[in-house]
Parts: sequence; C-alpha cells; structure tokens
Amino acid sequence: MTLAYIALGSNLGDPRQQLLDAIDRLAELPDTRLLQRSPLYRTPPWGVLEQPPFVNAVVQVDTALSPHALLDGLLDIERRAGRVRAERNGPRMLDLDLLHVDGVQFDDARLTLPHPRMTERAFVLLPLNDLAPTLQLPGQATVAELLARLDLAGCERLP
Ligand code: A4P
Ligand code: MG
Repeated sequence: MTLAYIALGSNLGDPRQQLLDAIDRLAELPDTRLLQRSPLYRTPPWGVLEQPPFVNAVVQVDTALSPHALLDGLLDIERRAGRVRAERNGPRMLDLDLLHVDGVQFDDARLTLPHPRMTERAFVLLPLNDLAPTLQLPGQATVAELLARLDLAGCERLP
C-alpha cells in the first residue's frame, strides 16, 4: 500500500456538497482506503478571476492502485459529477488532482507527479498542510515552508 494525496475543488452547483460526495466516492475506490480528509476551505478564484469562489480540500489515501489506475478513478469520479472540460482554469463542478504519491516522481503525457503547479497554490497547500505539514516535495521545501511563502488572503476555513 502507498500513501497518496488528492486535491478536490469545485465552484459550480453546490461546491461543498460536490466535495463531500466526491470524498465518499474516493473512499469507494477499489483497493483504496481513505485515511484523512482536511477541513473544507472557501478560496478566491486563482487564474481566471471572474468566476465564483471555490471550495477546496485535500484527502490522504492508502492505495494498492498504480498512479495511472488511481488517476483513471479520479477522472471517472469527475465525469460522474458532470464535469465538462472547457476553459483552462475556468469554473468546474469538480476537479480532482493527484498531488503526490509517496516515492513517485513521474512524467508522461497523462500524468505528472508530484503535481507541477501545487507549490504556488494556497488553495492546495493550505488543506494539504492540515494533513502533511512535514511532507517534503522532491527538490523543494516542506509543505509548511512552501505555504508560508504564499498569500492566504481571502482563504477561509468552512465550519
Ligand atoms: N494530469 C497530469 N498530471 C496530473 C495529476 N498529477 N493529477 C492530466 C491530475 N491530472 C493530471 O486535467 C487535465 C489532464 O491533466 C488530465 O486529463 C490528466 O491526464 P484537468 O483537470 O482538465 O486540468 P488541470 O490540470 O486540473 O488544469 P486546469 O483545468 O487548467 O486547471 P487547474 O490547473 O487544476 O486549475 N482557484 C481556486 N481557488 N481553487 C481551485 O480549485 N482550480 C483551478 C483549476 C483554477 N483556479 C482555482 C482552482
Ligand atoms: Mg484536474
């Protein structure tokens, strides 16, 4: 079994409920156990600014799936949530990104690990820091150190 971290985001429909439903689906993936989930955060849109705020979270799983099989599971959950791929960085019902798989550094046409853009994103590092502050990203600092460099303005933990 291998530890993996998955980021969840939504800003269409009922984002909070989308995330809670997606976490249930993640817990049902084959050969996979949900270990921890972060609090949910409301976060200002990053990239394309003219869109509703997001709700974001991160979960930690223990899985016997290969990274590609896990990615297929995530894409399937996105599809079932009505995700339509449109504008880059634009609004979405559900985005599931594979952030990190223990011991895996990898890059092909379908999958890059660790997720290449996570280190600049407060909406990823803030919930990841709740689960794994001392996680060291390859060639980088720890999650807590990376988070300390980011602007957290407008990020709010949901009750
Ligand atoms: N792919 C490669 N590596 C990975 C990986 N580690 N995890 C490939 C997941 N997918 C990976 O995914 C496109 C393809 O990337 C997948 O089919 C997979 O083969 P996608 O979800 O369509 O796109 P993306 O990479 O998520 O980029 P996209 O859609 O441009 O959006 P981002 O970069 O994820 O950003 N603001 C806030 N506050 N909160 C957010 O959650 N999200 C976005 C979307 C923008 N602004 C946001 C948020
Ligand atoms: Mg994605």
